[in-house]
Amino acid sequence: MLYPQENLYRNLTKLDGMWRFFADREGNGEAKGLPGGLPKEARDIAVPASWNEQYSDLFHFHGKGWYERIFFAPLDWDSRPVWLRFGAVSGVCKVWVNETLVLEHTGNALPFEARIDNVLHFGQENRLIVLADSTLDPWSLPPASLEGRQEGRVGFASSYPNVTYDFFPYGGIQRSVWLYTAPANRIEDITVKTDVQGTAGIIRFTLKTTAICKGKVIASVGDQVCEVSLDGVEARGDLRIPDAKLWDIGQPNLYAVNFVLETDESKDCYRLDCGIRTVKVDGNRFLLNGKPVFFKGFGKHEDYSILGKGYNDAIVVKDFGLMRWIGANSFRTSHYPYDEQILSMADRHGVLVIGETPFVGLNERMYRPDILEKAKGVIAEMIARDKNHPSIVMWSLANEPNCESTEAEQFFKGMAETARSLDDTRPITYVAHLEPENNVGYPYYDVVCINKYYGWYVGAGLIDETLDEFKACMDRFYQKFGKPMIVTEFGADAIAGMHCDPPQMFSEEYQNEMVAKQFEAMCEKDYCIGAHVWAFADFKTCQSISRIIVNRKGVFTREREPKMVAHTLHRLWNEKN
Ligand code: ADA
Repeated sequence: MLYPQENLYRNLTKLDGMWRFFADREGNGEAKGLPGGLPKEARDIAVPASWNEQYSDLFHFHGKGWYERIFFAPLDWDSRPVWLRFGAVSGVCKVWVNETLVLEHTGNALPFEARIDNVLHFGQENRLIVLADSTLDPWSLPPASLEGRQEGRVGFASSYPNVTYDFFPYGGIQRSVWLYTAPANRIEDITVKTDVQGTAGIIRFTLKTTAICKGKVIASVGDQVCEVSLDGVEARGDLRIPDAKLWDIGQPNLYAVNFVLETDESKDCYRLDCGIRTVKVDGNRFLLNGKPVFFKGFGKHEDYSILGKGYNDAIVVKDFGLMRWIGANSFRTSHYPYDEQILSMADRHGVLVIGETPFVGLNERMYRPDILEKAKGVIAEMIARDKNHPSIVMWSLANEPNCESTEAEQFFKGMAETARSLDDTRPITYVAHLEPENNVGYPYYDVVCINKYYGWYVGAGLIDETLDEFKACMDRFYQKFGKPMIVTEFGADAIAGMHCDPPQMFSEEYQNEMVAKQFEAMCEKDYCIGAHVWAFADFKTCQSISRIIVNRKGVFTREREPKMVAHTLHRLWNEKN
């Protein structure tokens, strides 16, 4: 799915800003006519943002949130196809324009759109109503809650709300909303794969149109032009870039390829920023442009005070600046696909990304054929959206699943097959937290990723005494699977400003010592190709006795202030290439 763009043949307007909001606590808003307009008690709400931290009475509202936005449809857009697009809305979403249902979508982190020109009043105001149903559902992906209260769940004390993952279930229109025009027969999709031949870069493209048509497609960048005839819905071609500057870590060489579609009836165009690079797993090495990579970075979250999961440019600018300062070269989109603009930022900064699905907390009860089909659909949506980003170098299909049964093996085999069928250019992984024998999925994946908390959840208070256990655990995974390994999570909670001598849990000294020593331990293993500290910044979680308002494992605070460990990593990561 292409990101909205303004150009010769496309107009664009963003509907972000102040909307109206109504918390439907009785859950009967649709029957009460809310698709025709919100009640008088509706109140201001900012979009994009989660609703939970905008009003204190909405903090623990995990239900049906209704939004309203009045917008003007330009008269000169009349007779042109008009699209309405949401970057992401939490839960089960339904969208009405002038009381006509135009869109439905389920999922928290991927875009969806529909043509709405048939229900628009051009040259007038129009009413947009959005229902974001964020009711906690034990069968959603991720499974938002287990039936009833679960006191003392394995691994975590009970939490409120009771979810199967360690971040707050925010609700709302959390990414931008766009109105845009495009030709009826538009450039529907572009897939770009890149290669290197000698000193030349190859940009191999497949362009799809909305309708069957005759015409031509012209792809160009600089004085390189590739023109292919079109008879159907698909055109393929290669652009050859002599003396190409490859996209690489810290070298974000991008080529703005302009695609023009010309048919007898209409024209369209789209500009796509392409990074020429190759990615390959070769034995124990992860090769980018033929050179081995060691991933230094973080697991992150889309999370900030008041915004909740709402997208904000300033936070993205701040985070990338801090990642550059500390010497990070990568991050994982834990535990869901992030906003497209974050991936574009990674493209522009030469930062590697492990793109992760929203499948966190999968457990044996989920390994059913119907849930697998749902998961395949989400993988397809994620790859369709993100496949052209050079920064994405690997797909992670799950975080910390229980993966022991034959049903689990079939589920993870099915997901792997889906990902490979949709993208044969990137390695795949999933992130494990249990032991090798509890991970029957790995034979179908390319890289082993493990989350291990020795000195925290295992051997609390014992950093030195658990180092050998940590090394032995890494060895067990390598001995069983023989695949390169990234430690995708390790770390400790540290309350900023809390100091102890000798270092004790929850102090900055303890986090600092643990991260430094475990990083050094990873560097001893030639099959270890990466260290991602959990987490980049403190982030909001559910309430539980193990979380002090937020998860405190951040290297930075939630407001992005550095803890002691940030300075240590700055030293270690700027020394290690
Ligand atoms: C798990 C999980 C993270 C976070 C972490 C922690 O590894 O993947 O989301 O919950 O533990 O802080 O305990």
